[in-house]
Amino acid sequence: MNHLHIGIVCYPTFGGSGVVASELGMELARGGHAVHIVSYAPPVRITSYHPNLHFHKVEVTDYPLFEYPPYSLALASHLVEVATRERLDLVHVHYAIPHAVSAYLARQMLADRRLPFITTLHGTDITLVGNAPSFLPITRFSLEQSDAVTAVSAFLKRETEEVFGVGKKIEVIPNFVRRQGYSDPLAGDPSGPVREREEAILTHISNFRPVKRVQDVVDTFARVRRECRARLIMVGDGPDRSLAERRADELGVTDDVYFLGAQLNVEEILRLTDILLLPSQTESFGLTALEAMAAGVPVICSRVGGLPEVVTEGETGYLLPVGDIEGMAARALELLSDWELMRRMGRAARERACTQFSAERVVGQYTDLYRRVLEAPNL
Ligand code: GMT
Repeated sequence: MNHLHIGIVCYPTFGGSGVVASELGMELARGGHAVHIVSYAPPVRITSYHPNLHFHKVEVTDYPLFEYPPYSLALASHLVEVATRERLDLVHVHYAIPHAVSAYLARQMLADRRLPFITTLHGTDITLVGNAPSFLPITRFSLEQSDAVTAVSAFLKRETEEVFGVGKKIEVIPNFVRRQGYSDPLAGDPSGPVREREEAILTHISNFRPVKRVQDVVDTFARVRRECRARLIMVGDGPDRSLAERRADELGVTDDVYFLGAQLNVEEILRLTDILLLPSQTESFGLTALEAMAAGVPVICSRVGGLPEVVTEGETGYLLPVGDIEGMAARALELLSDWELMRRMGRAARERACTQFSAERVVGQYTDLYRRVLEAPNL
């Protein structure tokens, strides 16, 4: 494939969509493509320098009249500028709102040349925000106008088709992990003890929004803690952090719960982790589940959304009904009392993450799509 000039639009924060967009940008740059990331700040997950990877900051002019400075318009203008200067072949936006609308505007403004855009849906842009009455019509419009639409799971594709009745074919391209990013905790002596030790470590990683049910994490941990020595590592930050802190206080487990805030080096924490807890209300994919699996960590999560497409019941973790704290604690204790089972699951988890969701495989799916979009007749 000839090397392309690709614009990537994303949120620069710790959220999964920004992480996926950044990892994709880094992979494409390593593959020889010229990648131009456009956002209001450099994405936190761009951790390695590459000469093919560029960042373009969207400046939003503030003015007392603007109670809400119009970021989507500034983004559209900036996309036109970058596309022209850098000769972009296409733009790939992550998270529909407002990125797909800005890309649509940019495409319209560049009427004398073709600038196709691809929209990747990540979840809440459809399940929570996108179907709110104020956003639904414009989200539907921007999906219809996209040259291609992808969803990170079959669940999200179904949801989108149901809620938006989008006629356009939505392709499922899952999220991915870079095997190299995660050392194999099971390497070395495969028959020897792995993390077997006095104290178990349970970890939760999220943006601490209500949808993540962080209180359930603490409740589950407290039940485990009653039966064995264990600690809980809470990675991330967000509106429900204080709820989780209070719950840990109420349950008398504060001394064993560590709130680390947002962390860049999640791999290092996962290296110490025995089990990842992800009891979300909904999750279109569950990127942290995949990252844990890549690190050889079994996942205990809710049976919702796209999680069953990532975690295989009984093989790479356990899926339980939302809010089933007793069930999650029982599964955790089962794992912690049987290190052979833990080891088997950890190995299967890593194997699944690094084959089904490998960067090579998934980035290849994106570049195939780019090629098809560029070869499609300009209607
Ligand atoms: O979780 C969010 O609030 C938004 C979004 C994000 O940017 O982190 O998360 C979604 O995209 C991730 C990456 O594709 C998925 O792994 C998450 O499951 C999805 N979150 C939800 O569906 C709640």
